[in-house]
This record gives sequence, structure tokens and C-alpha cells, in this order.
Amino acid sequence: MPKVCSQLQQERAKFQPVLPSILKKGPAFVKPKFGKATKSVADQATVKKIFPNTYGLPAVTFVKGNNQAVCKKAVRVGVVLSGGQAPGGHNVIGGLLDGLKKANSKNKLFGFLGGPSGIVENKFVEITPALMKDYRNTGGFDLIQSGRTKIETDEQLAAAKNNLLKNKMDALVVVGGDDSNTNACVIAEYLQQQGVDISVIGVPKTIDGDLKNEHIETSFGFDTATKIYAELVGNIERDMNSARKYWHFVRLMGRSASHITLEVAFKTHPNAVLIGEEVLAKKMTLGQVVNQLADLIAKRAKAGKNYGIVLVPEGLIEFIPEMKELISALNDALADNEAALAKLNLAQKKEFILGKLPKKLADLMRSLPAGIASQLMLDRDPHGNVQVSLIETEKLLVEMIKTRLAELKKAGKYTGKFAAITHFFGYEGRCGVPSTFDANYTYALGYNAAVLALNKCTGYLSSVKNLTKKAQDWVCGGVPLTMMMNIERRKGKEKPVIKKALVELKGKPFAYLSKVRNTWATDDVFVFPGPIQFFGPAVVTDITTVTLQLEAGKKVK
Ligand code: FBP
Repeated sequence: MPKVCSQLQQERAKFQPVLPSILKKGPAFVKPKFGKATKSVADQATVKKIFPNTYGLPAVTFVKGNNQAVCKKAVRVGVVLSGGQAPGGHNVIGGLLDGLKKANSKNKLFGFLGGPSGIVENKFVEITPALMKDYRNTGGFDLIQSGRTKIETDEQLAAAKNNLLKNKMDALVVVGGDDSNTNACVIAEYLQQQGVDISVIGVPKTIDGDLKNEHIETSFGFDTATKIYAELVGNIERDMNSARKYWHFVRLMGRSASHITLEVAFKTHPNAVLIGEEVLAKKMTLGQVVNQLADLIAKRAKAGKNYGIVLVPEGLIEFIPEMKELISALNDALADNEAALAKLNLAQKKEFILGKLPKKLADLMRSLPAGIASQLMLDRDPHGNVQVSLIETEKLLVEMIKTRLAELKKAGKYTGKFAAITHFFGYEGRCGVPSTFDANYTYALGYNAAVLALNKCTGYLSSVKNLTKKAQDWVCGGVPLTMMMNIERRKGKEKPVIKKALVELKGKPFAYLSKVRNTWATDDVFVFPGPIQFFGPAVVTDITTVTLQLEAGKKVK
């Protein structure tokens, strides 16, 4: 144990995650069953051309085997944590280590430090059972840290290959979201093209919940993060319902996708919840979003309720058509003028960029509050994404709502009081102690990744499904990374990337929201979920997300 260790951590360290039955006897008793050849979700010809060696691989399901020879030779495996933290990362490493050691006690696991840059710079540490001990069932990525470096240039790829060879690695496990796993596939393909026999396996990590498909029911961390945010939102609802004098605007992390916001809404029943994907489908302008909220505020005021709570996904801004157009033009302008912009201060940058935009978009940018306009111009991350976590959409909404309410007041349509408080919940949930679901799921994903690596599968994402069932009944295997890809515009160029799973407007979770949200708007039916429970009755400790339950066709209250 580290020197300072909470009482909870000491107790939680004793928790032994439940392995799916298929993995229970160890990697020697599991063999891969290969399905049919697969194809990418879109742009098949282009994706196939970029990934000639890893395109079209069959999906893998693990079935019972007997004394697999793959466990006879000792192997060396590297693991890297990539991108934003998500609860359960340490248990992925724990599962990976235990799977490797169970196969052959001489197998070794190494953790690359500080994210993918650790592979390029050859910085790593051996993860021994003794080192792992203090990190089991804990949140965070502090065992080996994380980073957002993208390994893409010829020099970076060659350095990664040389370091993997120098360290006699047999496999590399990349724990990451859609972009990091795209990068894992690029590395897998590169190694194959170079004739290097090192497997690359991905593990689906991200609190955002946007790395999912028929083989990946959810990414790890989503369960815990949404439970933490729901506790905070529930606490605010209780405070609001006690004081009855504030409107709370809560922006929630999740990048483009609104999965986190939707799940937190299911858990807490707020008065309004914005879903970016719906705003896009309805082609709503920023003005329409604001008017809709102002109308609700006026309606509740008429009923004597000058309070309420609104959930806002952090990616909302990217879904409002006019803002989407502006962001896309900004992405290109920033990428095309990198060198010139590097010499300018923020005010000069803004003027320079305004000059590069079409008039309509430059006017829109000028009409935005100065803070928001500057936030839109901040550097993109190494994968070309706008850093939506830094854009204070909730404040923008409040400012615009104030103006609209003043208009309604003037027209005699609003007589209430509007005092707003804004919040942003993101970093608060990314390193929480993993829920029982995430502790089990991540351990299984890591153990399963060890089995994929031992079987020399490369270009696969560790897949554990059937998640609304008990952990014993989960189904394990691998899904080809190329299967999830399409072509998108990043940093001004067309690139192959894993397609983000956005909230499906025809899906069961959104249909459920559509049915209940009018009641939530007016009748105060708040739910206060309280903190994550690690000990106690299974109905409280083992519950999965509402999203997963609805997707699996279960009824929820
Ligand atoms: P990934 O899992 O895709 O890396 O992102 C998780 C996330 O928490 C997003 O929800 C958020 O927008 C972003 O990371 C914030 O990035 P950073 O940690 O660089 O501030």
C-alpha cells in the first residue's frame, strides 16, 4: 500500500474481480473461434487500401480449449494508457498481468510511461505483481500515467518499432478511446508491413461511451463516471429543491457524443436535457435552443417555480449547425496557417483568422462573447479534435437566456426571477474508484487482451460482451479495429478513424427519454442517486447503466 491510503482503498484492495467463466481456468483452456471476414463501417475501398494487412480480419470469439501450446513459450508484452483517464485503467493492467502470469509465470509485462510518447522515447517500467498490488481496484492512471501523443510520422513509427524490437516485445496493448485505437491499428499495420511479428491489441477505454458497436457494448469508465456525475447532479437537485431560488446549468463531459448527459439524465430526471445529436438532426440554431429553454423557464415561473436544472453535453456547440460550420472552417484555417499563427498573440490570432473565414462565419464569430470566440480558437488536440472541455457553453447559454427572458418580460410573457449557477463536471469523474461493474469489466478486458496477445491476434480490440448478465456469463473475444473505421476530415486532411458512436436517435435509450422528459420538465420528479456503493446488496452494488439496460431491451423505472 502507498504510505497514505484511505480506509476505503484498503478495503477495496481486497476485492477480487469476477472473471467470465470462459477465462476462469486460464488462457491455456481458451481457443479462438474465427468468424467471417469483416469490412469497415464505411469507405471500404479507401480503408482497405490504407490497411492492406489488417483489413477484413474475422471477428474472434473465445471458446473452450485444452492446454493451448501458445502458453508454453514465455512472452514479453508492453502496455500503454492513452488519452483521457477513465476509472478502471489499473484493473486492465491487473487483468493483463494475471492473464499473462497464469499462462506462464515467466511472461513479463512492461508499462510504457506517460502515454504513447513512452513507446517512442523508450521509457517503461516492469509491472511486477508486487508493483501492481497497490493499484488494484483504484481509479486513475497514475501507475504509468497517460498522454495524447499520436504516433504518426515515419520517425515516430520507426522509433516505436525499434524500441519494441530492442525490448524483445511480443505484443503491445493500447488502452484508449477511438483515436488511440485508430493509432493502435496504424501501428499494427505498420509492423505487419515491416515484417515485424509483434501483435497490437486495443482495449476500449473512455468515459465518453462513444466507442461502441455490436461487439463493444460500452467502453470502460462510462459506468463509474456517470455514477459520480449523477451523484453530484442529484445533490444539486436536492439543494435546488430545498432553496427553490436557482436555475442550475450543468455541462457534462463526453466530447461530441451526448451519452454521458443522457445516462446522467436517466439517473437524475432533470427539468431539461439537451442532446447534441437531436439538436443537429432538427437543425436547431443557437437561438432556437435558447428560446426553448427560456420558454421552459417562463412556464415554470408561471407555476411559481423559479428554479430548475438543465443538463448540457460539452459537445453541444459542435452540433449546432452554424457553429459546426464555423468550427470546421476554423479547423482548416488553424491547420493551414500553423506557422503564421505561432508568431501571434491571442488578439492578433483572432483578427488573422477572421480574415481567413467566409464573411458569414466571420460575422458569427464576431457575434459570440469574446471568451467563447477565443475558446473556439484554442489548439486542437494531437488527433485534430476541438477541445470542447475548454468551451464554456453553459455560460454562453445563460447569457443568451438572460437576454431572451428580458425580451419576454418586456412583452409581458414572463414575470419570474432568473438566478443562474453554472457547473462543469468532467475531471471530477475520470479518476473515481471504479464501480463494481467497471472493476470487473476492466479486469476481464485486460485478461482477455492477454489471451488475444498469446494467440498472436493483431489489429484487434479486446471485446467482452453480454454485459447486462452476470460477469460469469460475459462473452469474450476480439473485434478487428478496421471494422469500426471510416474516413473523416482531421486537421484539414481526410484520415481513417474509428467512427464515433453518437446517441442513436432511433435507439431505445433516446426513445425512452422522449417519452419521459415532458414530465421531468414540469413535475419535479428528481432522483438522488447518492454515492457509488462498493459494499452491500447486489441490487445497489452491481447495477449497470440505464443505457445498457435499455439497449438490452430491459424495462427501467
Ligand atoms: P478520451 O477518452 O477520448 O481520451 O477523452 C475523454 C475526455 O475526458 C473527454 O470527455 C474530454 O473532452 C477530454 O477527455 C478532455 O481532454 P483533456 O484530458 O486533454 O483535458
